[in-house]
Amino acid sequence: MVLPILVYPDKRLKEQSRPVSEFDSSLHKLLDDMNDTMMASNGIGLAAIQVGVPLRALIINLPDEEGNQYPENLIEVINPVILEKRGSTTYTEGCLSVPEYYDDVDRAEWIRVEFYTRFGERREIETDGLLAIAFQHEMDHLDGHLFIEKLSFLKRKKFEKEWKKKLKEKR
Ligand code: Y12
Ligand code: CO
Repeated sequence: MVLPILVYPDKRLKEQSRPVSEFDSSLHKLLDDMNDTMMASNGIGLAAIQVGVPLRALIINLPDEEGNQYPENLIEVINPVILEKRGSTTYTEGCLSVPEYYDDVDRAEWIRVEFYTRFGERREIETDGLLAIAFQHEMDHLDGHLFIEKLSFLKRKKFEKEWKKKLKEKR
C-alpha cells in the first residue's frame, strides 16, 4: 500500500524515532508499505518517519548503472547504529520529503553500521560511496534531521525563501 509522504515543514519530520522492539507482522507490513511508497515516488531511500511512523526503521534500494532498481537489492535497516566512520565526501542529495530540491552535503566517506533485519537478526555492514551516503541521510531522519539542516546559513536562507514561495503558489 502506497502511503502519503510527509513534506517539509511538517513538524513530525523533527520527531525522534523510537527503537523497534517487536519484529512482528506489523513491522513487516510497515516495511512493505514503505517499499511500495518509495518505489511509487522513484526514491532510493525512505525512513519510517517520512510516512508518519516514529520508529527506527529505514529502507534503501540503490539503482544500477542504468537506473534500474531490483527487489533483491532492497536493504531493510532496523535500529541502526554507526560504529565507526572515516573520511569525508560531498554528494548532491535529494529527499522525498523535500521534493524538487537538491544540494551538496558533506558526510563521512566510509562507515561501519550495526543494524537488525525484519526478523531481528543482527547484521554489520562496512560501506562507502552512495550506500554510505544513503545510510547517513536516512539515519538522520531517525533523529529528526533533514539534509537541508546541513546547508550553509546563506544557502538555507535562500532555500527557505524559495520553499515558502513554492508552497504559496501550490495553495
Ligand atoms: C543519496 C542522496 C540521498 C539519499 C536519500 C534518498 N533520497 C531519495 O530517495 C530522493 C528521491 C527523490 C525522487 C524524486 O523523484 C520523484 O519524486 C519522481 C525527486 O524529484 C521530485 O520530487 C520532482 C526528488 C527526490 C540517498 C542517497
Ligand atoms: Co530524506
